Amino acid sequence: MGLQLPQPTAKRAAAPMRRLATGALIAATLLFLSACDAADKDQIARLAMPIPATEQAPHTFELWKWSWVAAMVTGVIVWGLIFYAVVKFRRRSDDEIPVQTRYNLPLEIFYTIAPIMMVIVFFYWTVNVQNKMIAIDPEPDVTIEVVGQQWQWTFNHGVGEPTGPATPNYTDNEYRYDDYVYVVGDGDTIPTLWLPVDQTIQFNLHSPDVIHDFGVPSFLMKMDVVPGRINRFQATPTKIGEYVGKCFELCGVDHSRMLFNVKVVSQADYDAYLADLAEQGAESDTPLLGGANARTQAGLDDESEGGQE
Ligand SMILES: [Cu+2]
Repeated sequence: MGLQLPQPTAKRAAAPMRRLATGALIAATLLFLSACDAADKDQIARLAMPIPATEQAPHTFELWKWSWVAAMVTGVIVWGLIFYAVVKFRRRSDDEIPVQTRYNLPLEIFYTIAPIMMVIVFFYWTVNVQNKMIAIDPEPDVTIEVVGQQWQWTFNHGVGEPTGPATPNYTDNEYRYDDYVYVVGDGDTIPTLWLPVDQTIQFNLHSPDVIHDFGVPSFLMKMDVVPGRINRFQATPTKIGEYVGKCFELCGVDHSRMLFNVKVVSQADYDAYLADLAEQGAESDTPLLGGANARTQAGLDDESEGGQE
């Protein structure tokens, strides 16, 4: 070609720049790694997932892990092809343009089929894990009526022997227990959801207002709380300890206050907690399902109270 580029000079200038950039990258990586403590490194090993704390949670964890493996394998192949093309077909001194290929049918079929196959495999495993996560044992050990209301949670624990179906009939006022104790969070207080360890707990989810989403990261599970229907899922906590939960659906101006604590305790401690709630008078024949009796505006500023009643 006619244009003469002053190449040698450009090359000489680029080399120190490249060395500088490489040095900076290595320094930044070392700094990042040295700032990580053991807990961080542990979390990196789990690819940022919390430690699974229920019998069901490992299913989600495995899906997460293998999705990463599949993504990495795909990434390595794609990066490999990119670098291969960059090096093999780099500009040479003779300025020769490599052979131009188009309408290569086998190649086009391949890059149409391959992504479709990948989507099918991801879809299959996602549905598979989803079915395991929402599987329902008809006779759970404990049922808890969870209410997500603007903007906090109410947890109703059944007391005594069950007398009805595990999933209550909302419209017919048919509940599983004759006696409930409850804890209600408000704008000032974050409630604690107590759960007995190694028991299968069914969460029946109710909303009197808008769609919320009930979830505990350590359970690797969450589910929408939809007005007018009762969504449900079961979890069997396997580790005594304290966890956090929250609303995962942007549900209004004070969505960020919809936090709660979770305490997984022994059966004896759980029974003592229920007795304690009853003693405090937080007891009812039917669960508190929100609406008029779930105004959780206490502790909020006046201007954020609009919208309800
Ligand atoms: Cu919410």
